[in-house]
Amino acid sequence: MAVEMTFSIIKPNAVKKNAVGSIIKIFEDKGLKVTAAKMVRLSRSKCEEFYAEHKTRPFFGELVDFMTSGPVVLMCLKGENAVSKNREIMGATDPKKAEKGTIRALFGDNMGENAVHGSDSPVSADRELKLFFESNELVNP
Ligand code: 3AN
Repeated sequence: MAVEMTFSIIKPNAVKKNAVGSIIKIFEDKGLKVTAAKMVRLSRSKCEEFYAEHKTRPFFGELVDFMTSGPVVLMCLKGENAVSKNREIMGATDPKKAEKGTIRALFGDNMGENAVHGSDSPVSADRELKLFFESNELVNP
């Protein structure tokens, strides 16, 4: 097993419902370590760049509206197989289909407002971390 870094966003609906601490606790309890974090309000242009692969999807405008509607928490999570482990901890994209106890089952409201984002591969994790963090912000304890 390899130690990896992955990119995580706590989305505006989860920040609004005061679930930042609860979500981070779930990651930590399951063995992922927060090695960088910041709360920001995303600009539309940065958000569109981040979600570029979904540009042609019908929900793209709605997704960008939501993701820029309030503060989000951007994080780097580190651990054994962090990319796939994070996806497991988050649960399915649709909170209604997410396994019991997963973050999306606990805090997601619908397909768009599903509480958290997590990179889908190590290549995406690398791109996403570089998009949001300066190299000196990615500490490596
Ligand atoms: P995941 O985040 O689980 O990898 P993707 O890559 O299929 O899911 O979708 C990217 C983001 O687009 C999701 N996090 C979700 O918020 C949003 N999304 C996906 N499908 C829909 C949909 N049918 N309606 C609204 N938003 C959607």
